[in-house]
Amino acid sequence: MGELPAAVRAGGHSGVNTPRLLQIAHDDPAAIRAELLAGLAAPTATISPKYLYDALGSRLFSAITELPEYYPTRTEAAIFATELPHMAEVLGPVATLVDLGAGNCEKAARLFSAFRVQRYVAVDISASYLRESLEFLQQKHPALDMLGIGLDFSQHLTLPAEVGDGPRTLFYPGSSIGNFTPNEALAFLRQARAECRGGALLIGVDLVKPADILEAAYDDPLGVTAAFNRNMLLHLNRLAGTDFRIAEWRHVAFLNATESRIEMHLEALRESVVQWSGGKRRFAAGERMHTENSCKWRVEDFATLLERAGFSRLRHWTDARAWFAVFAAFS
Ligand code: AVJ
Repeated sequence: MGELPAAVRAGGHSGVNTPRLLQIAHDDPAAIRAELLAGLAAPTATISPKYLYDALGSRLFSAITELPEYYPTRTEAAIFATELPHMAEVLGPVATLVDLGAGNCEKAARLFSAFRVQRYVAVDISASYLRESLEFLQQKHPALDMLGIGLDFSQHLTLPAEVGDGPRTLFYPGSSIGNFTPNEALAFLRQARAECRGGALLIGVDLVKPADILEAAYDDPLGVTAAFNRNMLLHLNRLAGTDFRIAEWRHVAFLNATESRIEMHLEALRESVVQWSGGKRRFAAGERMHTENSCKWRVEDFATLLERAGFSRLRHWTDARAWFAVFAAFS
């Protein structure tokens, strides 16, 4: 990815700090289109889960976190609520907190006072999406130094110099690490370790559990996850100029026990041909397009992964059912 930082000052309120915003150039529309069409043309059509998150997709994900069956968000929140003082003791005062995939910045904001954060760096795919969240947060934390960075770190994590010198605590909650296969996760964690600069990582990880619980969390009876998955086709139609008809595709989610992951797919209900300018792809009835992996870890295996990535002094906290874990590790 090209790095063309263009710092923009957000509209200010005098007397308090103002969040700064920085957008690291995203891929241009032609490159995105080429990537998507290559994925569509592959023997098993595959689209990166990052394309689940257009404006509607982000709202649907937010709705998923409210579902009774989707346990990760509230289980992780409960671990933080219970263990925050212990985490603060382990991590010590955090000069710089870097929030990877910050979104509305709510999860990180709950850490500010316990961790005595001085500088908050929110990273998400689009800086413009961070503006509102950061301006809102700045009112509540006028003394906090805030920086919003628009950066797609799904392929590679390199933070810009504006993050500043000195050790950083990288915060990667929500089990977003689950979107990576174990090999990809290892590569990502190695980059994360380098970006810690002697600091630490605080990361949420969804754990292995019975198939019925996992499958209900990714195929809820209300159909919100189905809408979230199927909405990707609307996003593709806009980004790649395809002509998917949503009604012809159904949501499929299942546990792949061999790979220890939930897989989401979109399955063609009948034979169909998807067209775009310059190409087309035929799907047989029942043929699937792979849209997401959500890997589930055992505590011991994730600890080993962190160590292989070069982290040490590992700690972890979990809930009473051991459904989710939060790890702290030093770089
Ligand atoms: C945002 C990647 C953590 O894998 O649980 C939720 C996304 N997909 N329901 C997850 C998701 C279907 C979520 N992550």
